Amino acid sequence: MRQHKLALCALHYLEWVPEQVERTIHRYRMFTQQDRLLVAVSGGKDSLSLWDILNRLGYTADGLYISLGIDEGIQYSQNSLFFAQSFAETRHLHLHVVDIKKQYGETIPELAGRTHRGHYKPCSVCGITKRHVMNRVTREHGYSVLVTGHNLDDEAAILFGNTMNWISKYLLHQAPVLEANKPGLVRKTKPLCRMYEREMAAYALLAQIDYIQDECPFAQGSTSIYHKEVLNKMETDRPGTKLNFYLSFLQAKQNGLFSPLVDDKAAQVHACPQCGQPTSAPGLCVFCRMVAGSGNPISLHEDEP
Ligand code: Q46
Ligand code: ZN
Repeated sequence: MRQHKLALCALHYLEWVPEQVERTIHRYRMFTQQDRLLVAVSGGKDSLSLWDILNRLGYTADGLYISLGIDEGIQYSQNSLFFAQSFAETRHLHLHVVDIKKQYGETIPELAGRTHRGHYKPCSVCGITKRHVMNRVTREHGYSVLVTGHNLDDEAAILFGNTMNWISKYLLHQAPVLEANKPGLVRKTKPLCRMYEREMAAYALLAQIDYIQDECPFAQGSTSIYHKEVLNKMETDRPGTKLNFYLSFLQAKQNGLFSPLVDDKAAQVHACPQCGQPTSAPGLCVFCRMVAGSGNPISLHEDEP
């Protein structure tokens, strides 16, 4: 780890990573051993490694896999479900599986086909759907905290994109912990937010975690991947760049840099009459409107809390 000026053997590396994650959990007061955690798993290295680490650290953590129905070509969803289920079975862990097509009638690509006449990639539909399902399952099953596997590279790329465009409302909401500060909203945490993607790949390899190596086909050519490449170049020349970028942002936030910004949506939030989740949209939430009216074009404008 050039940024830490540290090199470890395999044995010590497998101890070092969980120690770092435990420190992050404590530093940001994410949760305690008394919490019931739900880990969102995609079948990829970060989320499966996180689930493995939480169990090694003695936390009570079940998994949630959301089957998106992205199965043309490389059968991404089917393959990633296989890795998530194999991981859970071999370790005797409980995995909730939500199949979007079975539950809501259409796959993500089908839902996206009705969006803006199909001109857009499915990622906005996918993001809304995943946020909705994660929040719903966490609430319905009484978990106290939702845990996601976003690593430092993800967080730095999101921050970079939001900074390039000065999207203040997103900057305001980017944090290792998102509090359940609206009725119906669950607490969300990111215990890998200080871990490099490369470090998590090494952990998965050494811990012998089998995971899906393919990216979602819709991720190709995305702006966030481009931002990751830019940040990787900077990191190669100046080790620690990503960590410094992210931690300086968190420090600036703590120092009140963003406090003049007001969460203007917070005051207008109400419970969706159909699903009960908080929404700032008038009437039904954007998710309920999206899955309703099969065959009709969908227009996505609002940002849900
Ligand atoms: S899964 Fe969904 Fe990602 Fe695929 S469709 Fe886009 S958002 S790229 S994390
Ligand atoms: Zn709703």
